[in-house]
Amino acid sequence: MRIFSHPLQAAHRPSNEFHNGGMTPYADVPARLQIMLRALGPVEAPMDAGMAPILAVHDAAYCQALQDVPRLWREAGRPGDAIPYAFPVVQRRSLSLSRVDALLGAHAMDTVTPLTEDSWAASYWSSQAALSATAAVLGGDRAAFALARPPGHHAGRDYCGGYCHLNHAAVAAQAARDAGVERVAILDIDYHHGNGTQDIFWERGDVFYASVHADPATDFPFYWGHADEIGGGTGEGATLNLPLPHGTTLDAFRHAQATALAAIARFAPGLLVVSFGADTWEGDPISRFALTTPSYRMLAAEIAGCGWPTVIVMEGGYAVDALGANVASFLAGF
Ligand code: SP5
Ligand code: ZN
Repeated sequence: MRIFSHPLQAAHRPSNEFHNGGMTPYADVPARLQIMLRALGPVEAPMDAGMAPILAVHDAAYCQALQDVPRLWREAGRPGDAIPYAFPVVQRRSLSLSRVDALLGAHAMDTVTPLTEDSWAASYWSSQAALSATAAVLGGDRAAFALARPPGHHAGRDYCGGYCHLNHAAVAAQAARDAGVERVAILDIDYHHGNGTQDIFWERGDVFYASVHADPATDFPFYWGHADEIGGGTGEGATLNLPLPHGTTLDAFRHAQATALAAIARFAPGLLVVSFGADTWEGDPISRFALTTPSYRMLAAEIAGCGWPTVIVMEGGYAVDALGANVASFLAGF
């Protein structure tokens, strides 16, 4: 299987996230990337497909803000990484915002996603990795892996959050649509609900979004991923949420994944994008599921058994020492 990743993805290195009353060490460390590279062997640098496929799912002013905010933050004399503190939760609208805190808060959903001077390049190249993996699959490969980092599934059209800035899975799905694939499905099996992906395709009947994740009643991102969220407008019925409780083991996860795969089969996609997170592993430091390393091979084999051309995009997974083995196990299932 071809694997795509770019060295600049390691440059993004925030120090802390603001969470539960204090600053804690940032969970999405560059070592995540390095341990996956070591476990997987040689990878290819992605092609540069430019901004057009990113702007097909993201707002142009938002992309500009991601690039401008770290410099504005520094020019304002601020210490540390850029973290927002005020958010327009009602009457959100397009405003010309000059103060960096306003610009950042208007484009963020939380305080755990700091921006640094290197965030843009790391996320840009992660999206390019997803695009190159999509091109490989459209060219006839059975499956390809985008070794993205930072992750993407919490990022929406014009906001960052959950360690994500650009939504690589959404960029890949939209690129497949624009290449002529009529129906694209996204299966999200990161521990967390992919609120950004759901949001981007909420009213779309041509992109099916199914997610198996920790119940948002107990876990981030709290406000999205509840079972009654099914999409809106022409997208009604094209979103499926399968929340699971703390302590979920392989049997219950497999059962939920099978439910998602059956719904995707009824949708009959021409291509599948998998948002894969290894934060469902039993030892993950920020999560509470109980999958084991061999679980991933089994889950992947069941996805592969459906036969759809598949683009796999890396999302979360924060037990750095186990991450290489967990990702290798998943890819072996294909
Ligand atoms: C892609 C992904 O898995 N994002 C997860 C974002 C969840 N963040 C919210 C919880 C923050 C917990 N941070 C603990 C930091 C310990 N140093
Ligand atoms: Zn996650």
